[in-house]
Amino acid sequence: MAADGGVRFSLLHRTCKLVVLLCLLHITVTVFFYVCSLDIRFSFVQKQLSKNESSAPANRVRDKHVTSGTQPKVVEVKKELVPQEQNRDQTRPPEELEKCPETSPLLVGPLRVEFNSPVDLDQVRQQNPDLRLGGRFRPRDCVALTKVAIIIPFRKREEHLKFWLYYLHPILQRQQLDYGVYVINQDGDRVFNRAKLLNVGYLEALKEDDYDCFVFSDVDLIPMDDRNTYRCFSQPRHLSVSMDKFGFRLPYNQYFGGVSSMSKEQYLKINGFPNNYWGWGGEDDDIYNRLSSKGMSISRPSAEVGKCRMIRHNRDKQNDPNPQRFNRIAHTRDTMHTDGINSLSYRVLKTEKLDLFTKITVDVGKP
Ligand SMILES: [Mn+2]
Repeated sequence: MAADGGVRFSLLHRTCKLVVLLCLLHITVTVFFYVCSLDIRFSFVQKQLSKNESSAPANRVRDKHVTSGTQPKVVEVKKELVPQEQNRDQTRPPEELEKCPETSPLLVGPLRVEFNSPVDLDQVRQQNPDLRLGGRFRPRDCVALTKVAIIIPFRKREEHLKFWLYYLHPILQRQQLDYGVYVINQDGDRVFNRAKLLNVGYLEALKEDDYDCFVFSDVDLIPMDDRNTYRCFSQPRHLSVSMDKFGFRLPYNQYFGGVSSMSKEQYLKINGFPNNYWGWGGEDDDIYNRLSSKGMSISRPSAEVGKCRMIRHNRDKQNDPNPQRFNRIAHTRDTMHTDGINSLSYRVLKTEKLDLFTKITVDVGKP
């Protein structure tokens, strides 16, 4: 009986010991994980702070001056920078930023371009939150090398324009351009005049800002490589050099149609573009003649970089081939000094600053 009680007691004793040990273990583990979580929380806060700093380009220059100091000191400085980042746009004058590099580091090269599914403009707006009213943009973290006005002659090609906006806005932003998009809409149903609309675009864009470079683009041409920069060069540039429509080759050496760019200086040297090419064709060859008569040559990207796709379409109404075009092209040198930007007359009917572009509706008259 006594031996039985002793066994019972020692069993109870052992159980108690075990319970106490388990409790101790539990406390130890709890304390250990609590300390660990504190550590994780602290480093998370630190990471967040340094993330804020690296995503805020405005802080980059200031950070250069923070050369010494221990870890906690740096954290303190970063904390102080966070509220500044919020009103960076107001407080930081653009001249404090560095110039953008000659070649943008954001370029990705060849792009997939297709026109199978229609474009939703609301989606394009959401995808380009940095655009300002009228289709304006300038890079956040550097000062663009030039200010480019993109001029699109237009009439009743809404679907093409949607594709253009969808593809071009992201490309132009990756190219780190300071740019604005001007769609020059010919009013009415009379015969179309592409070159005159381009002249109108040149003048109207300059009323908005001091652009030094002009890109003249058809609404249905989309570059297939973002290294094809929509800017100006030391010679007038032909950008749409290998179109799918022509089997990714130039149709002929003097071809200057589709997409081209000219600095203000180059444009003025040739008195702008002709105003009297009504209907399809010839005006691009006239522009080529103007350039070569002033001793300029054509600069082009490589066939690889200059690849582009044209949206398939039927010929527009009131844009039949112009039968006078061959005769006019033959006399460019005689007419160019009296027909051009110095003889341009038109009437602006409406200017609309939309989210993705500026639309200027004009009466360009008739032949
Ligand atoms: Mn076309």
